[in-house]
Amino acid sequence: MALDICVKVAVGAPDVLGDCPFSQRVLLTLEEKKLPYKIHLINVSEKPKWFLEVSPEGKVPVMKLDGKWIADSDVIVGILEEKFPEPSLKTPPEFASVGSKIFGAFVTFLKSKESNDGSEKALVDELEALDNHLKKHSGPFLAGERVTALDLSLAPKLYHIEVALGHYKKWSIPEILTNVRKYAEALFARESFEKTKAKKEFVVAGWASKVNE
Ligand SMILES: N[C@@H](CCC(=O)N[C@@H](CS)C(=O)NCC(=O)O)C(=O)O
Repeated sequence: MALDICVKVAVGAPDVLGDCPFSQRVLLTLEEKKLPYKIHLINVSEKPKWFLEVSPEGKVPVMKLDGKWIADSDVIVGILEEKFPEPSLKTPPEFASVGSKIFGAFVTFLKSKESNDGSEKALVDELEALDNHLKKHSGPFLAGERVTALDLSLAPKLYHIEVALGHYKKWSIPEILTNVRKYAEALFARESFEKTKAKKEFVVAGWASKVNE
C-alpha cells in the first residue's frame, strides 16, 4: 500500500511539486528504497485545517507511518530505514556531521544585503570542507561507493545553492572546488533526483519572500 506524504506545493502553481529540500529528502529516500507513495501537496502559506491537525507545527514533510502522522525529515528517514532496511541507506556515524552547516551558511548568504559581511566566505569555507572530505575519501559518495542518507539530505541543499544563488546573486560554487561540483553533478543525475526535484523556477519563487525580507 502506498505511503502518504505531505510535501510543499510550488509557489503559484497549485498542482506542482514545490521546493522544500526536507520534503525532497524524504521523497529521495522513498525512491531509492523503491517504496510506493502518495503525495499530498500542501500550500504552506495557507495551510488546510486537516493538515494542521496532523502536523501541529505546520511544517512539511509529514508522513503517515503505521497509522500515525510523523513530522520532521530526520525522524521520518530514521523510521523508514528501520522499517524498510533494504537497500540500506545507513550513513556510517563517523560521517554524520559532514556538510551539516552548509544549508545554514547558504541561507545567510542568500539573504545578506552586504557584499562584505563574511557570509559568502562562510559558505565557501563549508563547501571547501566538503571538498576536502571528498578528496580524502574514495567516493563517489560521502561514505564511499553507495549512496547513503547523508547524500540524500545534502543533494537538495546543493541544488538550492546552485539554483537560488545562481539566480539571486549570479553566484556558483567556485570552480576550484572540483570535487563538490562533480559530487553535485552525480547526485543531480540520479533518476531519483530527476523524479523528485522542484523545477528551477519554483526554487527561485520559493526563496523570493526570504530574499526580499
Ligand atoms: N526540520 C524540519 C524542517 C521542515 C521545514 O522547515 N519545512 C518548511 C518547508 S521547506 C515548512 O514547512 N515551512 C512552513 C512553515 O514553517 O510554516 C525537517 O527536517 O523536516
